[in-house]
Amino acid sequence: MKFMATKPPKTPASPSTPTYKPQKVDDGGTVVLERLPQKTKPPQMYQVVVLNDDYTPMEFVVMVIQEFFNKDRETATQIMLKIHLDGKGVCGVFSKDVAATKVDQVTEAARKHGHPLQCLSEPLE
Ligand code: TYC
Repeated sequence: MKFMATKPPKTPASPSTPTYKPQKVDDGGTVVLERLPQKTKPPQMYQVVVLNDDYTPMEFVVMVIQEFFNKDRETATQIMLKIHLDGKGVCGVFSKDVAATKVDQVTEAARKHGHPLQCLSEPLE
């Protein structure tokens, strides 16, 4: 024998569902719905920054930026040169977890090849 639910399951309101103030009815019987501000904030984003040093070869930095930040060779070269000239440069902007993973991947690749390249993530805004 099959049993059927009598009511559909309750779906929790999604974070993007707008909320409204309790309804007011004016004298003419018109219902006015006033939208409340969104309660959910967008997630904090993090920029992954690579630092310059005197020892890591330019070619290695270009390769790292291509590989871990999905940049084409030309863009990776421009970012590497910016880091070389300014001391640091942003390679990408990610959620907290993804940014931490990028930092680990870059640091691990650099250590594996014996380079002192440094990479960090910092919150945006
Ligand atoms: N300054 C390095 C050199 O002249 C090149 C370099 C660029 C190193 C960017 C690190 O993040 C870096 N070999």
